[in-house]
Amino acid sequence: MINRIYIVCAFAFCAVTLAACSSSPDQILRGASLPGVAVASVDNSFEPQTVSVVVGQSVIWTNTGRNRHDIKIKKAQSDFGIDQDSFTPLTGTYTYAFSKPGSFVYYCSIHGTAKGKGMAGTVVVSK
Ligand SMILES: [Cu+2]
Repeated sequence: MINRIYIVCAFAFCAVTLAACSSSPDQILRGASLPGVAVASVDNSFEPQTVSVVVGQSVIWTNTGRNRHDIKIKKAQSDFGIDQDSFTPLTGTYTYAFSKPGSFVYYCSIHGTAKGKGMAGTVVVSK
């Protein structure tokens, strides 16, 4: 009986060890356990304009203004994934977890431009 328990425990230990070894460093999102960083969409800018997170960490945008806003990303960075059309005034929130490092410019298509002018912001994501 004790031998059987020992074998089961040894098997479980090997399975856990193999699972841990099969994850590449890129798959480990160390920021996933960190709290999200808040950005307010006021009328008509993002505050703060630049925020910094680590890979896996989220940015949480809240529309605190009275105008409708959206969150778009430059086409060259389209794999970034943000494309938020509906961003309800006063209450709307949008959360996005960043999965790779880089510097990402986003903008509101109503009050800003894809070149980062007007209502625009930057998220700096470090490893
Ligand atoms: Cu806007």
